[in-house]
Amino acid sequence: MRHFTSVFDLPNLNEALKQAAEVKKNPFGYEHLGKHKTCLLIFFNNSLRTRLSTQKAARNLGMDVIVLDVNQGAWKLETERGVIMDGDKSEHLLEAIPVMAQYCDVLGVRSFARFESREDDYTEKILNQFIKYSGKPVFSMEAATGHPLQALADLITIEEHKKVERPKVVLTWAPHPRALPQAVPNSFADFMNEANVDFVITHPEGYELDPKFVRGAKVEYNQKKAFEGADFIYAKNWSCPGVTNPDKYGQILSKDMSWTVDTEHMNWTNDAKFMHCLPVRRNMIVTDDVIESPNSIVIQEAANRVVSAQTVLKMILESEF
Ligand code: AN0
Ligand code: CP
Repeated sequence: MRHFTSVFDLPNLNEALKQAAEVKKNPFGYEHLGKHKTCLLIFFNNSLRTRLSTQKAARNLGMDVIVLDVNQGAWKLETERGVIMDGDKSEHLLEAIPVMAQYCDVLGVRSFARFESREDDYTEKILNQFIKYSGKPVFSMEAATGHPLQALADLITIEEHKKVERPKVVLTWAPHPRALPQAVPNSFADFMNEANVDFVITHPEGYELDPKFVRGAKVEYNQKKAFEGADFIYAKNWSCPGVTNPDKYGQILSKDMSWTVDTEHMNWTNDAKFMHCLPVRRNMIVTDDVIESPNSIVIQEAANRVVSAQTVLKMILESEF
């Protein structure tokens, strides 16, 4: 595997899950792989988990790590070609990418959806420029339309906590005060569709995710019906994906607090585990009671971000060097 931007980059999902279990059991067993290799992590957006867990993962593999917050200390970057650069942006991405690539062997990139153009976001314009102009293996640390390291960690967590062979997993929209990307639900759907789970997506009308990610998944607009018999509840807010309503792309269509996951919601389920990628807004997405309950596995889920990043980096190192 050279690049990692979606579930389809993994040669085999079951094999990746086996390797993840192996990495978790023996985190320092592959230290030789990263010797004298540098991993550069580039952040265009904030991060707590991705920033820390990916550094930890790379170090476990013996790599050196450099972290760059583009918006804190680097030159402001222009990303559009053809622009007369007479404004506040001092450097162009088309130089910055190949320059950054000189200083590393593997590149991680976080660049969220900008909501300026649905097409630019859904063609992954920024991430694909890193792939094209760096000449190095690139992995996504959440790009415009996907967060595959999160979704792999989510699947590892579901595998660890499931009580039946094929659990019912429900992805539910929940309210949030700010417009958030669709990257997390997109990748979660991508992975669940490839996993051995009964997958249901529930959200208010207008929030339909892109068919490229939904594929054959069941969409149930009635949240209560969706929750019935669920073994895992995966909550997440996302803004309008603009599938049925392209003019509303990136907008907030609803702040309906009846979608907030509270104890009553969890009582509709089959004693489900509660999951969220974090950061989470309490009492918007989920109540204090639910996130603090024994059924909440959000911390175990965050812990598995090291495992998912290490599995992906190990696969890149093994196939590229
Ligand atoms: C981001 C999002 O929803 O994509 C990152 C989640 C991992 N969340 C926020 O910006 C709050
Ligand atoms: N879940 C996740 O990616 O968290 P951060 O945005 O803090 O990295």
